[in-house]
Amino acid sequence: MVAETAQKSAISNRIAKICCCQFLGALIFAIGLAVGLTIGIYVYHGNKRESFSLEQQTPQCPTRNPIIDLDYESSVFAPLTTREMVQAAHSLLNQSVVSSLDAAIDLRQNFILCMYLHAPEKVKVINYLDNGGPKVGRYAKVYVQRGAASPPDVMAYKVGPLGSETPTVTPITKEGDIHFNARTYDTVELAYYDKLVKKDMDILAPLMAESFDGAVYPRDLYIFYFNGPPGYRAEERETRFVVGFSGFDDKNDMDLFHLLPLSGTIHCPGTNSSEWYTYSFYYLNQGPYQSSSKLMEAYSHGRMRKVKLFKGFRETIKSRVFPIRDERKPLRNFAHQPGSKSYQPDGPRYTVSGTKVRWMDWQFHIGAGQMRGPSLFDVRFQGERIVYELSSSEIVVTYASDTSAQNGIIYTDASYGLLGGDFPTLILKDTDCPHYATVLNTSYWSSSTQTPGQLQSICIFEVDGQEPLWRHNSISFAAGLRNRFLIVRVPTVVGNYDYIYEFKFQMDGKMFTTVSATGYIQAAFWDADNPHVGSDKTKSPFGYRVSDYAMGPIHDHTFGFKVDMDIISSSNTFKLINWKAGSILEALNTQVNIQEAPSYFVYNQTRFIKWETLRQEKGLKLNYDDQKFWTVVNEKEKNKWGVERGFQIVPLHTAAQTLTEAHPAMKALSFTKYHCAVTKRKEEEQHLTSMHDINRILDPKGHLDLMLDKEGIVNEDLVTWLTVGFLHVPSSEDVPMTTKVQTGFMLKPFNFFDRTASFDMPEYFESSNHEKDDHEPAPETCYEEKYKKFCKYC
Ligand SMILES: *[C@@H]1O[C@H](CO)[C@@H](O)[C@H](O)[C@H]1NC(C)=O
Ligand SMILES: *[C@@H]1O[C@H](CO)[C@@H](O)[C@H](O)[C@H]1NC(C)=O
Ligand SMILES: *[C@@H]1O[C@H](CO)[C@@H](O)[C@H](O)[C@H]1NC(C)=O
Ligand SMILES: *[C@@H]1O[C@H](CO)[C@@H](O)[C@H](O)[C@H]1NC(C)=O
Ligand SMILES: [Cu+2]
Repeated sequence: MVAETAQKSAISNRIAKICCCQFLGALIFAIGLAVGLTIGIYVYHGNKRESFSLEQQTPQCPTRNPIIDLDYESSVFAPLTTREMVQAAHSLLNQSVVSSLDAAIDLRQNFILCMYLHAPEKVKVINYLDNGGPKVGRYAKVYVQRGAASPPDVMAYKVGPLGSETPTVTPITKEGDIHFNARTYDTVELAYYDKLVKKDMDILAPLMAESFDGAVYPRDLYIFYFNGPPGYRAEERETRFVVGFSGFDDKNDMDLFHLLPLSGTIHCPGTNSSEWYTYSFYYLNQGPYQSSSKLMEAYSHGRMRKVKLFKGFRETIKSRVFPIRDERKPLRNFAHQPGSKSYQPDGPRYTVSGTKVRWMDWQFHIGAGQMRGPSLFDVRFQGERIVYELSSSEIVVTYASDTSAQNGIIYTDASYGLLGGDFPTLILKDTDCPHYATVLNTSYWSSSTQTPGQLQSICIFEVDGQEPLWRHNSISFAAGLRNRFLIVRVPTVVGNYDYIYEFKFQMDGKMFTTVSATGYIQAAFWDADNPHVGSDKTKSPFGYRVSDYAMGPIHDHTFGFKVDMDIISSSNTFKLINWKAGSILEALNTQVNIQEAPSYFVYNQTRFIKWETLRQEKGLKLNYDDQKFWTVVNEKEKNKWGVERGFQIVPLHTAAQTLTEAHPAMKALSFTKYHCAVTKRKEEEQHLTSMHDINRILDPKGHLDLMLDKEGIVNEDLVTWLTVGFLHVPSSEDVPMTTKVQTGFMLKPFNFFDRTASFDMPEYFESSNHEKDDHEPAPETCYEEKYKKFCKYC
């Protein structure tokens, strides 16, 4: 796309043609080879000279740093900075909520689990933004694990205003509200687990060596503990663990592909780890054995079915999971050439100030937190507010498999943290985003070191969609607008899976929110002789075999979003447009009262619309047989045609929850039952789930159904909670990597503008009389400094 690239492809073309001539020459005259070579050499050198002089004439592409400043701390919405995290931590230290900020190593310590920006109170923010009211301070929401309290618990605090001389510390939860045993996992606990399980691993060494191709713990094996949830009730804490091979160089890199048929449970309530024990051991689904020695005894006495991985298997593990090019395969044609690329011929067309972004009459703020992930605030188009808040809230992944430690795994990923850190960088250069993208950092609190860390986690760029946004050909004109959009992309990693959040803004006022999943599947051991598998030895009721000893357990990826639209003001109404079919009379009688259908209707059946106002908080579900449009409108704001201005919420391709309410976890995961739930906005209803409900599924305290209490929602400040996702039946192509699958939703202007919103943009327009012809600004030919060194013709 750059001048050189175009030049290069011209050269390749020419060479290709000449080569073709050579070939023909060789065939026809049988002496072509020598001649062709001579020509080839001549052309190569000739062209080299030509492109060299071209480079001297071609200017470098203009660049401009889109970043005006990186000042997060004066923003109402920007993520916490590391400095603010340190201040919040010191305030907690000052108030003796924690006794030190040394690395957390002891369960009986109070230490900080995580922190993120405490959502600023909306009415105050609106007053500040719209009415010049007082600036709203920044506060941290901090979760503290209080192993030193009696009884121990987890507490949340609001700390701030940050940056002030004397931030205050206000508890948000009551003592004991969050039971200590319902806490999320942290590295402190894992260190205790490792110590405990080591003894069992020593006892089981002969079993592991014989069954698992001579494997030795911890040289070849590691223990995976996150087979949650740990208990039905908050007071319980039982952690299932499973032994696995690690195909990676660093044992902290969890290889979830090679989990083995050896598992147990750790009974681990409270803070006194001397009272913890392991029990319920299984080998190849045979158990439970009360202890590792009981299992070992049964194994040695041959009282059980055994498995023996083939000899040499261990050596093949890395090549099975490492996502690296297969060098035994030849390169595809032209694969040695660089691929196509986007560039900015005249510098960026957006600006970034703190996390406030402006592009083509759009403006918005980016927010992010280590537990709940990315968000947008105060999204406006041409000065008018459309969305107050659009936040990722939760990701649920529910598995099924026929293995002792892994059946019924449920992850609520916000309990682990959607932007939690642990990686040196997050944005992959030249892979996640175009090379010219602006990258912003977010901060997270590391519970193990009790210090903040930083991630490059957000990239912002404009990109050419290589497609029309609209087009039309007619006899008297041809016209169209090339679709270019601004993207805010946030790749995240939660254990084995990578999720890529993306917010895309278009010139016509449409906005897309998508999330895609890639990364590793979490596999389960494939036991070819599993007595529950029928005669077809390629699949179980829970998925396909995908490798010698691995099957891909079926699961879902369900993403929950909070979408607080403010169509011009906060007073909005949710209206459904019901697609109906029926007789002409039925259709007309939705508005008037007539007895006979007019004669000019050709058919006596028609489609028509029934408008419906949602009057009470409610969860809605998509149903293909009952088509409805969901709209959020402002009844007081009309367009030029007198119609209420609004936006339509359009879910992109999505699945639905397949579990019924008979499943014990469905209460905690109640948001997964709906695709769209509408509630009256409340400050205390920030998220779709509680971080702790997955550890107390019988008595969950913070889920969506609790918010749906039939309050009136006409002309109110509304939140639409959107749920989208996909079902995943892992297949062989998901190994080693699941390639991206995507879901999401679109916010589409719906009578919001008086006409198509993009007709203030230069476009392609050519009419037969050429009077009003229009074209986009033409880029100058230029080269990008960054790629100069990679260009061998330069
Ligand atoms: C807490 O901060 C206040 C104000 O800066 C200071 O006077 C007080 O000594 C501090 N307390 C502790 C325990 O550090
Ligand atoms: C922890 O448990 C052990 C074993 O029951 C007991 O001996 C010890 O006193 C307990 N420690 C504390 C601090 O309660
Ligand atoms: C962003 O984070 C990276 C570490 O991932 C750090 O090296 C860099 O200095 C940070 N940039 C800013 C502007 O803070
Ligand atoms: C009109 O539609 C109904 C079905 O709703 C059908 O029974 C009836 O025969 C139709 N009449 C005519 C004139 O086609
Ligand atoms: Cu999946």
